[in-house]
Amino acid sequence: MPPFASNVVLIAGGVGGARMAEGLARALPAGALTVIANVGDDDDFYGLRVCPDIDTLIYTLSDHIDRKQGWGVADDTVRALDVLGTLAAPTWMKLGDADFGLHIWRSWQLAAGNSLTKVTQEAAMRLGARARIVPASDDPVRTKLRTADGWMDFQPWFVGRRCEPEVLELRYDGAEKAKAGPEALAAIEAAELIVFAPSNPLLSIEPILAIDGFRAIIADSRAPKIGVSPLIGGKAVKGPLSRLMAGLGMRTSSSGVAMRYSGLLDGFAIDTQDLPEADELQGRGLSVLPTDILMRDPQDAERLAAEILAWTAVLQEHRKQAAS
Ligand code: FO1
Repeated sequence: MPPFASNVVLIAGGVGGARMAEGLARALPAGALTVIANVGDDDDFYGLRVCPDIDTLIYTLSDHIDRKQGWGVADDTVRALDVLGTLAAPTWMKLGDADFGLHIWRSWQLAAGNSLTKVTQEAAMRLGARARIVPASDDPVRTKLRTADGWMDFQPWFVGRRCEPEVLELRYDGAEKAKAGPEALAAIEAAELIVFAPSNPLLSIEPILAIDGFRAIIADSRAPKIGVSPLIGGKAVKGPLSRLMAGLGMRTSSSGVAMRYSGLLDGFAIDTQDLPEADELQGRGLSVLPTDILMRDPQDAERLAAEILAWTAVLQEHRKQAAS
């Protein structure tokens, strides 16, 4: 078992983040993994707080996830949503009946004065998630996208408009004023390894890094920091990343993603298909792990996690030898 196996932090959002979390949770001893979740996708529906990235993590890590969709609860029904439709409420966000239960409970707990950190940890524990899940912040941070139709909230763009309106600009409302979540901070301080999940850097990771002081806290950590590319051959496994990056004038490559984390990473795991990018990444001072980064199922995710852990142990050993 690698030396840092007791305090591993994963910075994550979306389906790619949850898959990596599942792999690490399977590859590490119980209690070793803390996942810091993006809150930039959160929104309110019918007066209820919905936290899609937190919930995708909870459901994935507790085996309740609808694996085909990558989000929501397996075999969920939509009777509540049908009633809402009959009542002429908007129903473009497919909230299932079981999923509604979590949103009702969370909104009730938040209204009673509990923090999002406390509520999330309790939900994860009670629903049986096999890792600690903590929000990046207890304060609201909301990803907004400027399109030809003006500024849009994240879920109306992502789900309501199926990512169709081209994105001209992005901002993370509230991030500058938001404080890093107390458990997120404590986890980074204690981290022996920090992994950046193969999540969308612009929509999942940067809303976290934009939170006041977050980037600096990670940069100051002495733990090895490893990124996993969300792109294979310039294409995202799921979601709108390559179109978004191209539209904002970025290179749609693993190196383009690594550049977003400039100054934060020691190493980057890329797909073997992207081996030609290794030289450029190494030129930027990063160690490179070329491997099969596609997580088709939980076994695949565990295999990738184990490879990353073993590789980081070797990197650490080299670091130590170089310093002595
Ligand atoms: N994604 C969709 O594409 N369509 C939906 O109707 C939808 C509903 C939904 C409800 C709860 C939830 O936790 C997630 C949901 N998602 C849906 C996924 C969600 O929009 C994305 O996973 C993230 O926000 C992007 O990372």
